[in-house]
Amino acid sequence: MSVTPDLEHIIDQARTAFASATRPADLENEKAKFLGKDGVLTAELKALGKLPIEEKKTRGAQVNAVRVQVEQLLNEARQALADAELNARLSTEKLDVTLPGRGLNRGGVHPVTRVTRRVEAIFRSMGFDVADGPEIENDWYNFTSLNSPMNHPARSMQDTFYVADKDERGNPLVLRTHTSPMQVRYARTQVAKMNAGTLKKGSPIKVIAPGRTYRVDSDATHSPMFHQVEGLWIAEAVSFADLKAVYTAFLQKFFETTDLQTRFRPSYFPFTEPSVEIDMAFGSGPNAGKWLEISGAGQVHPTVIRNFGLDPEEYMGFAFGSGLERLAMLRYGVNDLRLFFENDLRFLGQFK
Ligand code: 2NM
Repeated sequence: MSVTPDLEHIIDQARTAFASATRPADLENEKAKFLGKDGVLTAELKALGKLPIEEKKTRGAQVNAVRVQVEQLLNEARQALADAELNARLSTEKLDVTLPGRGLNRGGVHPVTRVTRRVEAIFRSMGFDVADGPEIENDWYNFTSLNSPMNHPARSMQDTFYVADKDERGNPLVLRTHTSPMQVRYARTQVAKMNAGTLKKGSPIKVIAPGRTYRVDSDATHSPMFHQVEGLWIAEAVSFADLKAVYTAFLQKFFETTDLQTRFRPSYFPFTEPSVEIDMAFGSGPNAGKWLEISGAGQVHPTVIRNFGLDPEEYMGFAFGSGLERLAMLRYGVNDLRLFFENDLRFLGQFK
């Protein structure tokens, strides 16, 4: 449609204005001057109202045609700016499609977890249940029930992490210093079942409790958090000979050799009497002939049996406590305990 020179002039102005805009924001500002509320084309449309009816028709059609053209110029200018921006990015950002991908690294199970699973499988095969429980304990389960007297050094702030809160009954709370409190919980639960008639009276209590434990201690062979597995077998006649047989069989399965010896050295724990340290020696390999401390153990003290809710005249048995990091160090030949907690992938990657 041919339009009058004044309208043609608006198109020329718009073309120049849009072409001079170098950024999208500038372009939108220029757009407002033509198509906005106070823009020239809006003014032209408003002015139509004052014209006689015939003139209004022809002028109206022309103004409208100009509006369509200006909008088209605007869209072309928008596209040109977008193209220019993309070209600028393409020329500065380099993308090397021949680079190898980053890949996905396969994760692995932590060596302490692997060893824990191994220990669990071995004891399950010998008829032991596996129990897990709270890491924040009250001092009755952690100390008192296990025959640790009020003045025992293990109860001091130097050796034990105390929690600021107390339990519902006002008892002090600690980060458990061993997993034995879980043995007490498990034994009492079994005894409650026997008393309620849901478990046969006289059933053996046979359980291991692996898990995290906490002590105020830190050097090459001690970490403030470490893992223990404690075992417990209580019945009418479980003797020290059973402890020797079970623990030796465990070591043979764990280290996959019968070429090893065990030694039970007198020791002391408040919760066992008599108490021993268990040493082991391999018949061959890098440690051959060297006695290695591997566990503490003993016949469970009558006071502890009573705290299970059982009569020590009727029930007896053994318990032991072994460090899982210690077992992992011997199995994998690791010489510094701290490696297990540093999360260095060069170390952890060797156990996949
Ligand atoms: C050890 C050494 C000796 C032990 C005792 C008990 C319980 F609950 F029966 F009293 N659980 N674990 C025990 C005995 C732990 O750790 C070095």
